[in-house]
Amino acid sequence: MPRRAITSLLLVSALVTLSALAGCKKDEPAPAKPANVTKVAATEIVGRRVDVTASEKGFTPNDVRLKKGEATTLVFTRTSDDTCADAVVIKDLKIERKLPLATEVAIQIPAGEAKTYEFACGMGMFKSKIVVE
Ligand SMILES: [Cu+2]
Repeated sequence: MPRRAITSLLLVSALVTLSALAGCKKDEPAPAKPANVTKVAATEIVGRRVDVTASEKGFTPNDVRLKKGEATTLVFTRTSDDTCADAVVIKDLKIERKLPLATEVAIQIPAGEAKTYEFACGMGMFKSKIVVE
């Protein structure tokens, strides 16, 4: 291979690496869901559906805003094995649910009164909240 061809190959791979690195720095709203997620039955979704991802970063979003009076169902999906968020606990609602990997778990949230419900993993980490306002 001529030297010039090798040089331009090196340049191209350097550019590709650089753009890949730049791509990593973008703030992504939520980690991508795995392709083969076990979906929740449509009958379990009451009112508006809000998706929450449980990953190594914790819960995304971790500040869920709901409208007072609007029935809402949170649908949790754990996307990573590398997280202790394998359960969700909403103490005020006495709800504790396991989050199997890549399996949607629906939790209906009472929206009758303006209130903040804190939720976290089974050990009380990744503190997050649902605000009905
Ligand atoms: Cu934890």
